[in-house]
Amino acid sequence: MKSDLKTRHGGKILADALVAQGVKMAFGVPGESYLPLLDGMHDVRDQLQFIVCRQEGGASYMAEAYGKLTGEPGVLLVTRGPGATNGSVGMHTGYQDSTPMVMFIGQVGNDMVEREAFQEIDYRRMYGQMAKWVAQIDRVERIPEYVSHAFHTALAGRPGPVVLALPEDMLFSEAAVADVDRAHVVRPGVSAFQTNELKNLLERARSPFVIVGGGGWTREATQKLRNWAEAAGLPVGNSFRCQDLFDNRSPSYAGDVGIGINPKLAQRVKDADVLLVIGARLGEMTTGAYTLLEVPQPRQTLIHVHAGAEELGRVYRPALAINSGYPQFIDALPDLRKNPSWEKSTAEAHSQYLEWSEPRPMPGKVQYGEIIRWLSNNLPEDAIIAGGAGNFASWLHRHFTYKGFRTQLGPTNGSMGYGYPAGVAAKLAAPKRTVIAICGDGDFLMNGQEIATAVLHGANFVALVVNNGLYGTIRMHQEREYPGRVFGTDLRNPDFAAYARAFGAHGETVERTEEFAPAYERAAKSGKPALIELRIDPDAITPATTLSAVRDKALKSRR
Ligand SMILES: Cc1ncc(C[n+]2csc(CCOP(=O)(O)OP(=O)(O)O)c2C)c(N)n1
Ligand SMILES: [Mg+2]
Repeated sequence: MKSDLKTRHGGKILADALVAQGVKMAFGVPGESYLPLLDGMHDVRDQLQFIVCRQEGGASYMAEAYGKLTGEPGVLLVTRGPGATNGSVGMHTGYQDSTPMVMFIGQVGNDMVEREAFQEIDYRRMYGQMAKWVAQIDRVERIPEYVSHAFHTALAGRPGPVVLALPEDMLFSEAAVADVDRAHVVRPGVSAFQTNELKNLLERARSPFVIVGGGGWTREATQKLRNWAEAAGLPVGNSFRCQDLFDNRSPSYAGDVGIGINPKLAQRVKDADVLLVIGARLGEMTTGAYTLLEVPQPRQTLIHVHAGAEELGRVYRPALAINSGYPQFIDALPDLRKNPSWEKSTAEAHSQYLEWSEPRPMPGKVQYGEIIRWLSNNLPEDAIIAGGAGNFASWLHRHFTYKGFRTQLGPTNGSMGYGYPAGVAAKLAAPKRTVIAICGDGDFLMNGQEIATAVLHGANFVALVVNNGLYGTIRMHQEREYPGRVFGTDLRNPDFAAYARAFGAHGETVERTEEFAPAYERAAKSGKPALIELRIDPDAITPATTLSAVRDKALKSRR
């Protein structure tokens, strides 16, 4: 804490408060509504980098990805109404992904609030359902208190986004106040009674299954969990888009319990007598749309461990509910004797996972599954893969082997446009690590403008754009539900490599599988942000089926 109490304007107090919280990087788009904050940041620019983006949607995804990757709150700075509305997508993503984030929004001055002044929105109402806490700092001397509260809230229990609005007159006014030290990460622990209960339930289990997911893990906790599961012979699955929590190479790994789940794995989860779920919320994607477990009383004996007390019993009534942080829970795990019958079934689950991850031939000259396998086999173990939403991501989910903590950045809310900005944030947050973004043609152009941000800030990573000329996911659902009645799902795309080059990035186009590896090498060595377009046959709609097969099946079932 600083001992001298100099008079500072609100923007400077806030910038200093961010530095005091250990914030090293903030993402955003400037606005005239928060000029004093920009002025305050000018003074601390060596400690706190401002990543200036081209659209708040991209900036908010970057802040989310930063929070997801580092476990520290991703900080987002946006202007009033238009900035606040553009920036909402990353907040919704962060909420569903339990990612710590703090968003600062310029606000109409208190001298004109509630008149529907220029760009005025009441953020408490707007962000009420997308944030853990929304507040407005009305008094300049209370900035350190509000910032401390915001960072504690973003990090505590189930992490998530927080919004602070900054009335313009408050930012311009001055006060002599002290900074506050960094927020604590407040998470509950587990009792001896609970670990005993857990041991009793697990030791009696004939076909147990463990699912891990959610935000708030540490690398050490994931490693300890792996040792524990392997020692006991327990099978473990990762929840939707949390595939990097349990090392996929472990003999205990059974696959991802997400969208497009291996049917054998789905059956295994259904047939489990005891389910130990650590950190996953058990949302729609992880439960096969609430079919793997019955609502509200699952047939499996459910042991649900979650850092947010309100998640326990929200959908499923657990047999044992443990409100605990995950590192705290993992440290308290009871020793279990190796169970040979579990081990046998776990070995079977792992071999089913391996079989499932092998790519199958697909129509067209670009075998996208083979390309994902190539990346999986050739990238460094700690490479970060940022993915967006769309069918193109299913090859990634299925064929990439995640080898370590925080090697996957994906939106569990299925929000398009995430992969590219997440790649930018990942490269800036971890410049020594290899970063790849995997985008769809629809998905990429939702935030393709952020190539300018990558070029400006030197985020030299490689993005793939999987181009099938379609909003393919929606086309697939259309052909299944209303076969032949295609509507609103064709895309007319730019030349993506030329688009990248126009920004000063490196661009490549791949039309045959064998062109990929050399194109990747050139892209990775280009010393620039790089984009590789993969031209995919539009009939190759998922790793397992074709669009024409989906249509034919739907037509047949209607006859
Ligand atoms: C922001 C947002 N808008 C719309 C959707 C609905 N949606 C889901 S997937 C999809 C199409 C994705 O197209 P593309 O990125 O080209 O991937 P493909 O399915 O073709 O592989 C759409 C429109 C969404 N999930 N997110
Ligand atoms: Mg597409």
